[in-house]
Amino acid sequence: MCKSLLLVVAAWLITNAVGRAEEKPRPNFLFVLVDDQSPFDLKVYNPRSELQTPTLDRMAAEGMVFDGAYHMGSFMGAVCTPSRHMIMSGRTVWHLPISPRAKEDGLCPDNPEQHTIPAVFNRAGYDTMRTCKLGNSYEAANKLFAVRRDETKRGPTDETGSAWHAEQVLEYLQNRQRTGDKDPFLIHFGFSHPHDTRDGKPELLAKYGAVNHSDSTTLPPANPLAPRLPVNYLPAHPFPDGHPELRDEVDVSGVWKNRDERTIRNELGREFACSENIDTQIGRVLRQLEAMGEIDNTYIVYTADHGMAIGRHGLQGKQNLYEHTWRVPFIVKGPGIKPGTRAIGNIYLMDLLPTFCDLAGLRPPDSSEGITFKPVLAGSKEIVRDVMYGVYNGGTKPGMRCVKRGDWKLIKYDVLDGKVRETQLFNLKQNPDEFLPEHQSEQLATLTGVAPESHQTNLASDPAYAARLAEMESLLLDEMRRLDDPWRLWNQPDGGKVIPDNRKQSRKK
Ligand SMILES: [Ca+2]
Ligand SMILES: [Ca+2]
Repeated sequence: MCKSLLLVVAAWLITNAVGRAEEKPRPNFLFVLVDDQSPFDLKVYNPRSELQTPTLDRMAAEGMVFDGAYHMGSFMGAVCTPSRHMIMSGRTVWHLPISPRAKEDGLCPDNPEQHTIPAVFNRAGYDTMRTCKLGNSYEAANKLFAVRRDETKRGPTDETGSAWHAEQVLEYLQNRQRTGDKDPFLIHFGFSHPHDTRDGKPELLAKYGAVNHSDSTTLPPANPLAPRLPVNYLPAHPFPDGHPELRDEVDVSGVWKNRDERTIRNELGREFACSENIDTQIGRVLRQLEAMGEIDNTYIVYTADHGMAIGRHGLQGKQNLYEHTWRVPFIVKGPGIKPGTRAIGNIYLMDLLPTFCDLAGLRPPDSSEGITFKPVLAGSKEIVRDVMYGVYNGGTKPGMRCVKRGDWKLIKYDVLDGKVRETQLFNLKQNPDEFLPEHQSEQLATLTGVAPESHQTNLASDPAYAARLAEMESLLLDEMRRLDDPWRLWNQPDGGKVIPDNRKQSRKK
């Protein structure tokens, strides 16, 4: 009798334990998206950087840093807009509802917003919340977040700057705590900075030796506390990059067309002041999650919609395909991720949707073209794809393209009606800063404190790399075909043409 009672009790305990395991709470997501930040601003990517980000450093120490995270590119000057469409929809750059000819050519499903991050997670019973800047984004998706607190906040105070975005998230979390809401959440914690105008808080500007410079007729003061020039700084890009009078290259307040040392160091100081403030604001939200006991079941992702030049290669904006701009910072912390790890990943921002789905045990929508990088987070895979493709053609056509495989990267420029046809081939392992022949100058080495070695240059015209160049050219064409890129470059079949017919054929297959 006693024995059978014990058996019954044991069976009950086992059943209940299994039941509990099945009811393991689904993970939360805190997705932090900053506006315009080069990975090389951050110490985790560039030990030489003066920018202090204790919160991100800690996230990196407790989580995983990605060295190969990219946005796929843009067909318009406002690079933010396609980037944010890709994040929300998991779709490739030529398959977005706003991509040129995508709708006419049947390259985008109807009602694509119904297959975006907020739509998918709402349907799965998640509580979704969003704060971010307004504009240059994916409005049809943004408005699907159950709670939405969007404003553009680029001022120098807590009320007008990044603290405002943090306040929205803190209030949301405090309300969750008050009401005892146990549903899993997905929070899109976006910032309006460090996008220009980079009006920093006074104490942080002082720390980084910068001023909110607004007079285009003078230069900002020289200040030894200002960040050093970037190692790949140039006073001008070696050739026109094909988007005449582009706002970000000629009309950003504080920089305009200037590329002198004082202007660039001051603007970097402003970028750093804004970025440290963002770091502080993220820290406040993480402490709140910790206090609520929710941090251990929350995936926290930190990234930017794209990188930024600010003096690197003589450029100012986000409309180029050098690593400082094509790549994005990407740090993830969460359950099951081994602390202090790094991976290349070869991920795009569009992989976020399928990855969030994978981590939450959801099936990604059929319209998602991204690849889950959960295996990378779990440490069982180093990369999710071999070849990376990038485009900028918001200016003259066909524009810029790039492709990367392993250590090798090709960038091509076919702009200004054929007046500029340039090819760059880099070995990123040997030349991670993509030094050009123009960087091989004593005068520049004195300015930046770094003298590139002779092999750290554009290798495209070096006969020793002719086979490698041909291989990369062929890879680029393959990627352009695969991704329905509507253009061809001068040295490709059908060079310089739009080829919508090819796209229709490839779609019908
Ligand atoms: Ca942006
Ligand atoms: Ca709820």
